[in-house]
Amino acid sequence: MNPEKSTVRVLITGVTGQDGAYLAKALLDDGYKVFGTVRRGGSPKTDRLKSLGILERVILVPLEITEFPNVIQVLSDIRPDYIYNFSAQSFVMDSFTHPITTTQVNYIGVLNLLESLKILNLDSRFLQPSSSEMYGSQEKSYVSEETRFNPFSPYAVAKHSAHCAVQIYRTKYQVKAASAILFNHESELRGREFVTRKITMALAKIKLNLQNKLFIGNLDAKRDWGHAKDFVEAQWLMLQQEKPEDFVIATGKQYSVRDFINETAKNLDMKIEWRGNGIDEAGSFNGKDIVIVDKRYFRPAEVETLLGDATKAKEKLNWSPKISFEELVKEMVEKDFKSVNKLNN
Ligand code: F7E
Repeated sequence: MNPEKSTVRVLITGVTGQDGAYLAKALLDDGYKVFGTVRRGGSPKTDRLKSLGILERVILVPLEITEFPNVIQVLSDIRPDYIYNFSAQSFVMDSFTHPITTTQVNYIGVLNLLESLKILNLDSRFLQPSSSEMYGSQEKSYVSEETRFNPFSPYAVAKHSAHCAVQIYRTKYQVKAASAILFNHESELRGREFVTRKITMALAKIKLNLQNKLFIGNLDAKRDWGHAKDFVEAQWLMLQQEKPEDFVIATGKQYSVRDFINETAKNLDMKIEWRGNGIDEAGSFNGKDIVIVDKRYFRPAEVETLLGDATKAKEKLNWSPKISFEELVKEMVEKDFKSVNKLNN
């Protein structure tokens, strides 16, 4: 262990999520001291930390990010050198049914952190994960740091407000805050409500005859999907910069939900035959319809296509993604097939 690093204090809010767990693992392995917040009350979902073998090594701190007195107290006690704010309501679909909670966590929570940094006059470097959802619909295919935002889900509006707050606190109050405009990033630790994990899990179960069908929403939605480990590395590099700045973090490649299903099927040695159109569409395997388009999974407002231009990150951070789309899908499929098969035996 590097003795210097062991005195560096990193606070990761939402440490039990996908990105929190990967960042905590990388930093602990590198010798940093990692504090991770979990929601107050109830038992925290520590399965990701356990699966990475770091549950005992993270110093868990209860925190309700929507409560200002709690936030300022925690920051004043820990006095972190770095803060990664991974606590969020991250499921876009849920933001339509829970717009107020989404705003409280994804916007007010960020304000609570920024305001605490300002009042306590802390020198901490602060990373806010902004979202590609903030772009909404655009004329251009590629979007970058220069593109105007056009948010149209409660999730995107809250993320956009937080993004603007970071810029205000950085320029007006000298808080060392930066936003990473993150495109979709997945892994074997991804939550099962997100489309990628939903697909890999369902097709693994169908292959093992444990499920008959995958009910899915918009097959034509296109996303720029990267691996969470690469995206966490980019966020670390961002705070190593002399001057805090915002960066787009993306792969620059785009696939549809249908492509993701086909790639998953390929890994499981299944070939999906597509027929029909839009809402009536079905995907068959061995003569049986296993993929069914279902209105329940369509959003009141959908961002049809997202594709990021991460040239700035490449040039200034020397960052580019290492894990390809094909490798990402393979990892997720192998993990889900193995775990479902194990449970079944
Ligand atoms: O949807 C479509 C859905 O829920 C991806 C979060 O990390 O990335 C993520 O947000 C696409 C959308 O992720 C289903 O309509 C079709 O077009 O996996 P998702 P997301 O909404 O893109 C951004 C960057 C974030 O910031 C978020 O925190 O897939 N889709 N059928 C479906 N999506 C789901 N979940 N389920 C379906 O059945």
